[in-house]
Amino acid sequence: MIRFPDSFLWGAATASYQIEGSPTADGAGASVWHRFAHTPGTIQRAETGDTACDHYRRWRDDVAMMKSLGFNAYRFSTAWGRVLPEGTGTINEKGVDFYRQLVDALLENGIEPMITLFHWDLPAALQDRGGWANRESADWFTEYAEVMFRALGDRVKWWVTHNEPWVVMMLGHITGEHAPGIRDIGAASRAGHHLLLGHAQAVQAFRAHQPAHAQIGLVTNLGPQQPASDNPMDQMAAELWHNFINRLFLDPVFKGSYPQIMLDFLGEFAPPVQAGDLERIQQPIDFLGVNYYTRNVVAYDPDSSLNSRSVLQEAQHTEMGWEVYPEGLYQILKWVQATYGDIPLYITENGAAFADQVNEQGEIEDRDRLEYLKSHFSVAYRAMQEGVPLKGYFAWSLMDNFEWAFGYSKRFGMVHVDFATLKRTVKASGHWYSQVIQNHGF
Ligand code: IFM
Repeated sequence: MIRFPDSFLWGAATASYQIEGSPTADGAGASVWHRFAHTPGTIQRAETGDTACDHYRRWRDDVAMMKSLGFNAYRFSTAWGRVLPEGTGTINEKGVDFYRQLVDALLENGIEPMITLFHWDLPAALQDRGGWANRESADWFTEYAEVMFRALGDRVKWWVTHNEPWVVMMLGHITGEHAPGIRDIGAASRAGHHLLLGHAQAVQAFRAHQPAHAQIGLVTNLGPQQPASDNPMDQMAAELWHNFINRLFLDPVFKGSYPQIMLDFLGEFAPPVQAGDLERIQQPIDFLGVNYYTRNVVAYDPDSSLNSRSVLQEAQHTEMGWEVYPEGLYQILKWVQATYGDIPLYITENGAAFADQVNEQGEIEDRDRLEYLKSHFSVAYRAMQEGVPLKGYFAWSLMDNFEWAFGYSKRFGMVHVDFATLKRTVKASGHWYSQVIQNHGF
């Protein structure tokens, strides 16, 4: 029997552009994702977030659905451009009101909101001013964060600055697969540094305004980067990936320095650190959010980028092509604790895309996802038994949604969404999860 503490937060996570739809309604300013998705050749089947799950109009039903599933928490992001259409300056009260109503409804239903301020939908107007590659972005973000703290700080206890800054840097600014579609290592490195600076300034602003019981943290995507063999070249390649994915953002936050191996690797493209930046970035945070999906087994390969390639394992893989490797969650939780100390942790995303189908009875028997969740809960529990301060779990995702460059082709939800009718149907995994919450375990 696995029994989690009664105080454990249980819920699911979503992000504004992935579920809301109506991206420019009620005075909202378009985001880089709105612009990117409307650029031909960027998204599978040319899909966009114009409708997504229509959560912007169906949020009341979605809150009721979460309540019926027994969630005591829900992690979602606020769209910067709904609140500040130009990214800075004039506040759009209708945008703020949307989130105010959502938060109130959640609280009325006993669901604690965890707000992520930046989950990738930067206002397009700010991209026109250079986006995250411009150092001023740290101030723009702080202004937006302060608006949100003022609007909702009296009732929201958990705040996250950024979701997965590594992905913004890598897919948004190196490979260009994500908005804003840039392919420039220099811009990527600047963006990464300014994301950290913005994070730190927002934390400082939070400390100045917030009630003592409220907490703020950062969410990063982490996963073991393991060498394909004990060949020193494979070991070196894995070490570089480990530093790139797991340490590049966390070392500055917890240790006040960038990993030397990354500075050496980036050379002339090293982050543009100015006097005082690293001290500021090392601002204490209250918790760390860990997004875990898979591991990466790495082999040296001089013909590939970062001199390495991923080695496919004989194992189950999800529709994303990601290996199902629960042990990696245990390893990464233990690694975070061993490396950065006893910072309270939340699993802020974890889940799997599978090709779910509605059967003749109108049910979705997503056995693979259910097993995925179960195996990950088991290792998370083991880590907790060994002293890892894990405080909550948010499945990715509440419902099937817009999976960025993959459009609607990858289904991560515990709730199925029929994108023709927008009908929601709880999958077998969602029913099972609800039982786990009710029983505090399984
Ligand atoms: O859908 C994304 C989410 O926006 C960020 N983390 C990973 C998920 C699955 O790819």
